[in-house]
Amino acid sequence: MVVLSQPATLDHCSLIKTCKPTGVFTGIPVIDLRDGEAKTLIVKACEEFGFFKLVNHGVPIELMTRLETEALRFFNLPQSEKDEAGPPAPFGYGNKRIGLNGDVGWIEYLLLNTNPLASLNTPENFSRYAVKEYIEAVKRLAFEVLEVMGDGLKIEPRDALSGLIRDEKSDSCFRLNHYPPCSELQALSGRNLIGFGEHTDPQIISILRSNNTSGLQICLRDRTWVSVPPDQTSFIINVGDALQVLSNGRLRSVRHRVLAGSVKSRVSMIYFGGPPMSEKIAPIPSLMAKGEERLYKEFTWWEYKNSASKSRLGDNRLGLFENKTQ
Ligand code: GA4
Repeated sequence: MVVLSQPATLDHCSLIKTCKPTGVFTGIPVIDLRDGEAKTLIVKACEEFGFFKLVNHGVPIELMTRLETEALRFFNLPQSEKDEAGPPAPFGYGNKRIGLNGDVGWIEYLLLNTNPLASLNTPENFSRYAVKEYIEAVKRLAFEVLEVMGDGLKIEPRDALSGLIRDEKSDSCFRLNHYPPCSELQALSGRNLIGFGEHTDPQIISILRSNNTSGLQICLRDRTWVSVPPDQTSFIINVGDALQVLSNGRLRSVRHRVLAGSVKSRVSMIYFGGPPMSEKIAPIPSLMAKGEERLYKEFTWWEYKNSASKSRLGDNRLGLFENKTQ
C-alpha cells in the first residue's frame, strides 16, 4: 500500500476529495440591480439558495482593482512585516488560524472593523484610502440591496433591515483574504485543500468580491457542493444567520467554503453587515403568516456573538436559539 505523507507545509490543513454534483445545477441566480423585477428575484434567490450574483450594481471596477492591487502588495510583503499588523484578536492580520478555537485553512487575511464609531484598523503599511473608499461604496450597496429586499418582502418600514446595518453602532466588519497557490497540491492529484472551511456567515448580509480565481463553493439543499464561478466585476451576496432569524427561516443562511488552488492565488474582499451589539434579533412579525410558529427565540446580537466566539467554524451557531417543538 502506498501512503501519501502530507508535505510539512500542509500541517493541520485539511485535504478533501470533492465529488461531482449529481443533479442539474445551472448556477446561482444572476440579478441586475436596475431590473424592475430585482426585488422579487432577490427574495426568491435568498429563499432558494441564500446566494445570488449581483450585476449592474454601480460600484466602479476601479475601486475593486485598486484595493485588490493594494491587498496583493501587502500580502507579498515579508512575513515579519505582515505579522506587525496582527494578531487578529479580533482584528488585524491572520495567517492560517481562523477564529480562536483551532480552525485552520490555507489562507492569510486582514480583518478590519468598519464600525463608523471606531477608527479603521488598517495596518500602517496599508493604503487607508483604498480601503475606506471601497468600504464606503460597498456599504452603500449593502443598504440599497437590503432596501430592495425589504420591498420584495413588503416589510414596513422599507428600511427596517437596512437600518440595522446603517446604525452608527452597527457591528460590521471587512475581510481581505489571500489564498496563495499551493504547489504541493499538484502532487496530490484529485485532492483539494481547504482554504476556508465550511460555515455560515453570522451577520445580516455578506457582500463578496473576488478576483478571477475559482474556489468558492456553496452547499445545496441535497448537501452537494457546487462551485460558484469567479467574476471579478460582480458581487456575490449571501444571507447571514441574523437575516435567517429575522425572516423566520424564509431567507436561508447557507453553508459555503473555499478551496485553495494549485496555480493561481485567490483574493477576496467581503463586507459583513451586522446589527448593533444591543439589537434584539427575532423573527419580524410582519414577515410571518397568521399562526406561523416562531422558529427562534429572541436574542441580542451580543449574545449570538458571545456564543459564536466559542464556536468552531462548521458549528450550527443558531442551534442554541431555535425554538424546539416537541
Ligand atoms: C465567518 C464569517 C467571517 O469571516 C467572520 C468569521 C470569524 C473570524 O474569522 O473571526 C469566525 C467565523 C466568521 C464564524 C465563527 C467564529 C467567528 C471564526 C470563528 C470560528 C469574520 C465572522 O464574522 O464569522
